[in-house]
Amino acid sequence: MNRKVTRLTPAGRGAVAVLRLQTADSHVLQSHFAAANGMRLAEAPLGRILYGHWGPEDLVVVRTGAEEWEIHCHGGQAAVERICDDMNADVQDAFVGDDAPSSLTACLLQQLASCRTRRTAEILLTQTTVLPEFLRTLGQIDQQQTLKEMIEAFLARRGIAQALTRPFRVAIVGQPNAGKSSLMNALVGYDRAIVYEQPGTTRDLVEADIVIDGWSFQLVDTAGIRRTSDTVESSGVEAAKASLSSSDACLLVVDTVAGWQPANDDIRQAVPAMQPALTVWNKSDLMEATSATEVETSEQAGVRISALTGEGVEQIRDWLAAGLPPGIPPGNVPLPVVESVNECLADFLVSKDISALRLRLAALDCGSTTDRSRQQR
Ligand SMILES: Nc1nc2c(ncn2[C@@H]2O[C@H](COP(=O)(O)OP(=O)(O)O)[C@@H](O)[C@H]2O)c(=O)[nH]1
Ligand SMILES: [Mg+2]
Repeated sequence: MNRKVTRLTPAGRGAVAVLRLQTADSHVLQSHFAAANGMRLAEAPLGRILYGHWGPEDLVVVRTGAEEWEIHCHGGQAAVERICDDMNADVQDAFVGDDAPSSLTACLLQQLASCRTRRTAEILLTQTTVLPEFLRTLGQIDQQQTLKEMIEAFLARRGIAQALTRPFRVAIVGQPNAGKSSLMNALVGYDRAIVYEQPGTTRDLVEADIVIDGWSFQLVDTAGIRRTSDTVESSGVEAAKASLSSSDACLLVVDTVAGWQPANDDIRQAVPAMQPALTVWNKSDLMEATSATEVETSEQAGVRISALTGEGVEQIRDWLAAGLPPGIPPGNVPLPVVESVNECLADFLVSKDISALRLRLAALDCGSTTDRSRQQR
């Protein structure tokens, strides 16, 4: 007799399909699946998410029970059929019809595509088990105050959730010729921005992504901020100001040879109040050793670097890594990474309506997918 596999995500919807297999014999899976970390399925602890390969296909296998497994694979029909054929299994759908809710797990896995680093992808992957479990727990709580506190604590982690799929934006600002584009190139490791001796060369924003300590940062090189009558350049200056307003941090590059100019005070004023800003004294290679002391003791303390030789650039990486990424809570803490979940919980904080919350949580799949498929057993 053929095995039964339950498809938990609606067929033909979503980039990811979630299949549930119940078997006491992990060999059925093991003969086709190779975990990237080499772990044997028979040894996989409950809830362990194993990324690996099924022939040419990348997928994830999760042990969801002593005799129960979930396979998260490409959502197309061909991938699902191939996996089921390999296991000599028939697929049955947990959902039929158009009103089937989309799978929370599938939604989380789709978001994986937006994770730019392995570190952030691993954190998001853990949420495929932690978040549904948290929502199930919420669905069982009767006390309004407890629910309120748990939901508030959950939603307060929005900053962390955002950082998983979106890079931190870092504006590189300063007067023309200070070495902003050179610094961008030094941080990126290749020539992304145009470096030119004549001031005012970078007229549009140039962006480049770098990874520091497992987190993704988007550097934005701007035109020098200065008063100008050149209309093309002044639009670049506007863009630089706009870029500051949408940045998470900024690097204010100063030409050490020219020293701190009054115009730098204008730039400082354009930096939003709460935004972390680092003054970068560039062109240290042109300075005599004695004048370094002057820089370090000046009012505008910062780091001393040479974008040309690379000296001191590491301090900027350290500053970014120390200041922007959020403190990551332990892996079992649920994070507000799915907008529909956040909306549903935020609505409860306003309405305080427990039965409405339960209905919506049920419609949000996770719990309901599991419940409905369990009812079918
Ligand atoms: N000696 C020296 N020259 C630099 C350094 N950084 C930039 N420059 C030069 O300064 C000029 C302006 O640099 P650029 O990066 O285009 O400045 P931007 O206008 O602020 O983007 C170019 O000729 C660069 O080669 C540095 O650290 N040392
Ligand atoms: Mg430039």
